[in-house]
Amino acid sequence: MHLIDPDLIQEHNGHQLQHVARDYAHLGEQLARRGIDVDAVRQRVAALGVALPSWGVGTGGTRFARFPGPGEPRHVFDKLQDCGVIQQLARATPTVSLHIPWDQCSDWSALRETASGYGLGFDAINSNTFSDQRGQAHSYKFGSLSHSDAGTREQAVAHNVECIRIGQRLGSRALTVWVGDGSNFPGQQHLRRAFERYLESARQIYQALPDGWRMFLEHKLCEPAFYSTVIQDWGSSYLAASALGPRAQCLVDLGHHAPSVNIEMIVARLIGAGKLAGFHFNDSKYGDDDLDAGSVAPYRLFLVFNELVAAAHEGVAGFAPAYMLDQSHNVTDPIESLMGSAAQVQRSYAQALLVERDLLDAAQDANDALLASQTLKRGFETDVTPILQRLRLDAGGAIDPVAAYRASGYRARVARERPARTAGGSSGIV
Ligand code: LRH
Ligand code: MN
Ligand code: MN
Repeated sequence: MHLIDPDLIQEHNGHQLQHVARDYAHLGEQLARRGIDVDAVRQRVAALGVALPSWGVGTGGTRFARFPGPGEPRHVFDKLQDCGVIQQLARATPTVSLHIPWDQCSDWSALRETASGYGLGFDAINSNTFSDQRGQAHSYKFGSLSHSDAGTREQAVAHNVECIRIGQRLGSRALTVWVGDGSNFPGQQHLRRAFERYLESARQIYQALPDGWRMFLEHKLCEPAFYSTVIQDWGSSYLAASALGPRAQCLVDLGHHAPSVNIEMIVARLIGAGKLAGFHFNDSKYGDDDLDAGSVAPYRLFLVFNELVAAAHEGVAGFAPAYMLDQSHNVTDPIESLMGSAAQVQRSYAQALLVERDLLDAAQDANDALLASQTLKRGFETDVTPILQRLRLDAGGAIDPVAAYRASGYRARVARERPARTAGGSSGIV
């Protein structure tokens, strides 16, 4: 089902076809000089899919205010429709990652069918025990899976199991668990016991995993707890994933670390240990800013992909990370931001594929720091735009997705169908 008129896309592409062909040929020539086949790179990038966060298509917000845009999705079907537009134009996001209970639905089979009509499937399903649901018996104010009260822990476990059941009906193959559990005061919580309680609860969820499913543990330094967090870094995440078993792995959200932490090192360690679940891509300057992927530190994103490409190149066993975006869009049209971020992820991947691995290995072995750094950077410094344009074009998408989207008038159209939402006091995405 076409959400954007294919004729409009074709007409839009028509103006740029010749430029793309020439730019692609020129890049192919440059890469051939380095012994790289541009078509092979394009095919590998085309095979990379990055999941859209269902919560990302609504305007985000901060602790201070939320400024809703026109045509905000009213419910999960609207969210899927917006994801369908993103996929139709940018061709990089074939799946959606749902968040329960933010995504409410009385007929999951109908949702699955609607998604497939847009050419979309479902990636990992996210549970939510960091906020209370209407009518629930126990509050998560003082934690969920690690709560001091057994009844609250049970409720949080049951919610996660319910998420797995929903995910099964949608075709998901993984559950992402992020808990906001922690404390705001030294002494508020027994640090060791809280972690042990988390483990005990997580074990029950792990035991409910269907065949072929994985459990992704997402760590985060702080927020909402600002003194201590139960799964605060990859160390705790790794300990928990190891204690649970081989199907539990560590998910890296790029915004969940201290500002100067070397994230690509963490990625390398997790790959080495067979514990890399995948990513929530976004960018940040200070904390969990949830800015658009690669908008602040594109080199860092490239360095992460360099680790991933190296692992694939070296044939690391069991290496199968899941790629998802996790962003909050406060000042842009979320559809535009998500299309741009998906392309940025593709760009970083393409650049990392251009790194001449043999030269890099040789420079590293010879301790030639300068040559090693230059070899690595050559990939990052190559403008791979023609590759991204060509693969969108080949897949029936738009050479310039944002321009085509603006020309389509989609936002104005849905703004007429979807009543305006009033500005809120906080990030209430629900
Ligand atoms: C926590 C987080 C986690 C949640 C999402 C909404 O900061 O990154 O992935 O599920 O934000
Ligand atoms: Mn996240
Ligand atoms: Mn986050």
